Amino acid sequence: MTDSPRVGIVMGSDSDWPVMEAAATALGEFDVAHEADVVSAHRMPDEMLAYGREAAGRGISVIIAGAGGAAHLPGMLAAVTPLPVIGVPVPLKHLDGMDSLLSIVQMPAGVPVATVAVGNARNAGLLAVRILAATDPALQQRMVDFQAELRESARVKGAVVRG
Ligand code: RP5
Repeated sequence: MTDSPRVGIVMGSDSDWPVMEAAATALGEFDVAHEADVVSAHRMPDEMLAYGREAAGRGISVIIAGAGGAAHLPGMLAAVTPLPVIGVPVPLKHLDGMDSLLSIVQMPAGVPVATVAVGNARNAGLLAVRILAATDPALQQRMVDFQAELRESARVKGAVVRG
């Protein structure tokens, strides 16, 4: 994509990418320019803080942050950026992602992270589109069209069930 990114996708490890890629796919479906990078809260704390502090100034409007286990990345980014942060709990081998979910969703009042379901990076991408669409009528119309397609697809599946 040649446009400057409006959404920043970050994750704690490259091992999160197979889950996080769905956010990039959703943004691509709406032609929303985005970037993706590894910015580990625990292994790269200085880079993580710099990313959060500089994102708004670089033209990023929404940050999608995914991490697994002791998943502090979304919350720490939310602490240092004024941008909306969407957290994606990445499921690891143990605990089925419950650890990631609770680490991300249980933020103290004043520091919000909009948390999607465990592993549901696609919804994070779609939520970022909706946030941008609130001030972008053309993008909002594309979301309305997308919702109509969802409805139609559910109707078709319903017809198969009904026979
Ligand atoms: C977290 O530790 C990352 O977000 C990842 O989900 C998890 C495991 O990382 P690796 O050991 O695979 O690099 O910080």
